[in-house]
Amino acid sequence: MAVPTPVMDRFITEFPPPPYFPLPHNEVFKGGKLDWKVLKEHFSKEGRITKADALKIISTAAQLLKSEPTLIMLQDPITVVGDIHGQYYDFLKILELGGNPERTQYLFLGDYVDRGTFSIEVTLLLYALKINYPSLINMLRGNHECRQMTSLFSFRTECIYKYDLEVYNAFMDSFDCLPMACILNNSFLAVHGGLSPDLNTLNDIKNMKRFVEPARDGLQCDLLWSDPVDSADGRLPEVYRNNEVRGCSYFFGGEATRKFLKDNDLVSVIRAHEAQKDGYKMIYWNGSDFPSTITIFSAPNYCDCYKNKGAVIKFDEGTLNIQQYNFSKHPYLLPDFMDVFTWSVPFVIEKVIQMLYLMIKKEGVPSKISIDEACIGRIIELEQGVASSDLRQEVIEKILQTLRKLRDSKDKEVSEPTINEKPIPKPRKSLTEAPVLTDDNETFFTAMINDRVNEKRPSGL
Ligand SMILES: [Mn+2]
Repeated sequence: MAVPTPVMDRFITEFPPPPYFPLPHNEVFKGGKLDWKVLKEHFSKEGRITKADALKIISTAAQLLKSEPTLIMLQDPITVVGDIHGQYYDFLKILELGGNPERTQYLFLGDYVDRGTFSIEVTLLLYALKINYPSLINMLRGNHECRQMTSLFSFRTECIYKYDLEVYNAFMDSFDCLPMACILNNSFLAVHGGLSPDLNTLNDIKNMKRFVEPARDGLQCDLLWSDPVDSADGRLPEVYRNNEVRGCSYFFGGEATRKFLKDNDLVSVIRAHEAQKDGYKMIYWNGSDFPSTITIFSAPNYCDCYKNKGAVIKFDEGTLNIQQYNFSKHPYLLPDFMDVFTWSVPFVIEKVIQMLYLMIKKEGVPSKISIDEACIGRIIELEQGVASSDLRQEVIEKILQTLRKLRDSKDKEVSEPTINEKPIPKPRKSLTEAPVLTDDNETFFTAMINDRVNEKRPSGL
């Protein structure tokens, strides 16, 4: 009997399956022109495009970015967006709230990838917008747009899972082309991380070498990694203090900020890089009623755990408006982009062993589960064929017990949206049904403290 294709036997029929085939080339490039709206819809259904089309989009965007200066100059009206971190469904919300990208100027402050599971979709759609509206869409580099971070977090794995290593390498080459900073309205320095002891005048940015994998120190590293010191008055014993939270770069305080702004005739630093409960933070260190540093963070419910709001800044005629929003639901993916067959292996093995066990289990022989911890050695007896049938039963019980533990731990991994405290950063879990967002200080700060190790730059590379 022929099996219908596709088989219409989904258990959850109200949720449509992702598109089976990549979007055909002539739909991605309708009449030779890249159709970002079709791409946007297709990606929101978890669809893919062909590798050739992905490479074409990446290289076209890379060429455009490469031709831009390291320090770009912009005037409002403009929408400024902070970290997105692969949260595609929140990115769609940003495009709704921030203004129609066909006629709204945007400045993205970096960290498009890692942590979230839809980094490819975020970056490809951003690149598609950049290709369509090169003078409206402006993108800066974040500390995650590099080989080191994407290898240790999730983007490299995501590229290999959804496309391949060639696509990943093309993305990395394109990230090397991203401009580093922007001067907005001749008054604001916009950058991903913040200030640097190596940053005295704007010429330092204009003249820096940017087409490289960022080093562990120096101006490029600091623009991507530094943070304002976390104190109300911005006072620091030194002008710059080593940033032990990040494992590289510096904290800058009021003195460094005031000096830099005065020397360069600027008003404020606008930056992203740090999760904020409300999506933004204003820092007033200059004695005026206008903040000297503004942090903007645009990934709501960061890592599906923080329960923070997202925010974007809308600048118009010199006035600054903050637009906040809550997270959007997203499709569920297994940890580390694991496929469902790999995922189910422990469960399948457990069932097979259980069947074997029932076949050999003798009536009247009591179960010895959890009595003998040292039964591994006895497996040798089993292998040598000298074991008694009681021992056989005992060993299989032991194996079953271990498998159950393994399966329980795997179940736990997806059922609890918490952040693991692991020494090595790993992609985090995601949940379709994230809890309803409440004004929850404790959750935000607990998540932030548990996640601190992941906001630190990994050593050694
Ligand atoms: Mn960052």
